[in-house]
Amino acid sequence: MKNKPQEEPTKKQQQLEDYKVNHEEKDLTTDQGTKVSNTSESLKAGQRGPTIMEDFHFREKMTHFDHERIPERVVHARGFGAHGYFQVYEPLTELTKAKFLQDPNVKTPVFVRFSTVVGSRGSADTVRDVRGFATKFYTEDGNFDLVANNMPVFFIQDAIKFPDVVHAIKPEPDNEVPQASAAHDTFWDWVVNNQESAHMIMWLLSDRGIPRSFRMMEGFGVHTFRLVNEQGKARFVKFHWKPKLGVHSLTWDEAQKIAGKDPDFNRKDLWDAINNGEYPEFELGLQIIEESQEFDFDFDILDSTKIWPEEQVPVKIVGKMTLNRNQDNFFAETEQAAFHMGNIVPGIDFTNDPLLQGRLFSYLDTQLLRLGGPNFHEIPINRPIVQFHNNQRDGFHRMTIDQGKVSYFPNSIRNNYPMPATGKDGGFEHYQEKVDGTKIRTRSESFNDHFSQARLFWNSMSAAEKKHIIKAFHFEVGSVKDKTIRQKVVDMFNQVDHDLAKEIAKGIGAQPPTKKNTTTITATSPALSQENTIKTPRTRKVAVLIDEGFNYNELKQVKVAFQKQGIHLEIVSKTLSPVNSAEGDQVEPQKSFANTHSVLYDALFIPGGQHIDMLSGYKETKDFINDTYAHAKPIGITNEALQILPNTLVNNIAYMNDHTGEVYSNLGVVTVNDTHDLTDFTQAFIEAIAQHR
Ligand code: HDD
Repeated sequence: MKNKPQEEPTKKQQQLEDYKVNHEEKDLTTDQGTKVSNTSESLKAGQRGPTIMEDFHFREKMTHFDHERIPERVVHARGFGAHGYFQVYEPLTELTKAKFLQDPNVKTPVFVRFSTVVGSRGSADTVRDVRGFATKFYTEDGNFDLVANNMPVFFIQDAIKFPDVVHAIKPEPDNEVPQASAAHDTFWDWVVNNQESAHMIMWLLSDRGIPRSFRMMEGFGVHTFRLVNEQGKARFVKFHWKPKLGVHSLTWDEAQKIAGKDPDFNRKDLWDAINNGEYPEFELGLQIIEESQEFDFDFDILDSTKIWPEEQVPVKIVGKMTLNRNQDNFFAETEQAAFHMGNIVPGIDFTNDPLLQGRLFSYLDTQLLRLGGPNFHEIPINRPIVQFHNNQRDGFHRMTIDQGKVSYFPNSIRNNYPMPATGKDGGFEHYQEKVDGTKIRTRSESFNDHFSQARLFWNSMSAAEKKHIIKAFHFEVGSVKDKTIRQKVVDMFNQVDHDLAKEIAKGIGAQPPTKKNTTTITATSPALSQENTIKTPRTRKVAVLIDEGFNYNELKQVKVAFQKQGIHLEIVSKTLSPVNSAEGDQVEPQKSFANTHSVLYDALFIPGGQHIDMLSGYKETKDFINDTYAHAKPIGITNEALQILPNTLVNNIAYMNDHTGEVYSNLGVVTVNDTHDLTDFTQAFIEAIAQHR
């Protein structure tokens, strides 16, 4: 499908237009613009002779190809981006002087890159991992990058440990196994030797580690930043993205199967949603702590392994980001996008969080390598929408043609221009925090509690979420070969929760912990559970199984009702050949059993009709029903199609409602018999779809 933006292009999108090239109906040329007469035969000495050096076209074509790849990101290698804009709901003048947070009428262009962390560029989308959520705001004050994740805490407290944790979680160096997975010895060896990771591990092994969609995840800036207003008053802040579609996840079995059936599941989902005009929306939230309250909490606000519980420090919703345009070219935009924590604008500032401080070094450094030199800010996707002026010059791939003799400051030849601006004139002035201390390589004692918030997270989970976490431990730690490491994991998580540790032990052949955890923390934070999230059927995808003789009228009724709710139907049949309904209407399936699977949908619908005689004979039909049911996703079945259920997992619930014509809905299975008016049925089915599971 073509990229069809329906809204006015933003300033950044307009800027990118200047770099776009359309090759339609154009003659083929060399990079020098010379037309080429043959690009499929090399120049040879005789028809069966050797290729000759003179073949400049061959050499140029081949050399360019040989140099096509750039190093993939050392972490977050696999990602996918989209364009959009951000608008603030009301002026935030009291909090910050950042220009893009002042005027609700201003649409600030953004580019967002979602990613997984551990896998290589070609790895599957649905692996268990942290998701990156990096946003570049192209503001009138220059670029501001909010380089966030879908989890609010991190593995470590000090950036100097980042190479260690990444080495441990990446494939093991002797055989480069496993790909895109934390389920191996080196990672868990690292975990038990770094107990500060306990809280992050709880997040990673929860449903947050396998999001249903990039459109259905939260984003967290993780660190404590500062907001500074025009008067110079500063406050501590944490940034949040809240998805308008709520926070939803896959099940582990789905995630694993999707990784094989459709490794591009998440990127396709984002691409399709934007192309369908269903623009993903995320609200920006701020948690604010006054400077005077810095020490009022039982955690250190500079510690990146801690959240500020939302019930304690409410999230103020201040604006919305809309992603409304797909990229034109993956490499030029997503791959070359260079995020950097140091891309900051007046009104926002850093704190002394030692993880944040280290990140300020790493991002610029990594771009220099990845993008081959100091001019990567000139690559179209990275350019600010305001012109940059300074005395930085030359280097690989310089695009700007700087005019004049002067490239130094101060100077008299050009009256000191380009001239530093005062704070009043928009120059960035670092917040004047008083710093005073001895040079020392230790960690603050206030960073020492590694388990209270991990426990808060555990306490806040629903029964189903807790079950998923335990199962995730069984998979992840069960994949560890070294028994002593497995035992140490049990002992470590006993400090989070005794019952959790006992359950972990059961599944991994370890001894249950002998000592009971003596913690008295019983607090919960309802905001942490996905059960309390927004539930809507919008943009969900439902498979419809049909074969010759299906009831077209029923399909039509469901389709109309679903379209009103923004639910998509995809017709699936044994093959892609057109299928005749009982009424004689023909429908062309979009997918056949050969190229799709139940894990790629949010729900399943089988309309009535005589097609059921054929459908029930296929193994794939039963697989579809059984898998959908096992994954606790809604199944809608009408009339004759009910006959198929006795041979499936659904059999063991009382689904039949043979005489009354009333809708039966239980455990996400919605059925109706003896009626062709599906109004009540569709309503119950839509409600079940909104519930997600
Ligand atoms: Fe990082 C990439 C997020 C800690 C060093 N990081 C990267 C990306 C995201 C994050 C979303 C992908 C950006 C893109 O799409 O291009 N990183 C985080 C978060 C962290 C974090 C939320 C903790 C709060 N990162 C972190 C530390 C270091 C790095 C502690 C090193 C000191 N991160 C990098 C990097 C990457 C990167 C090596 C690899 C590619 C890149 O920067 O552009 O510099």
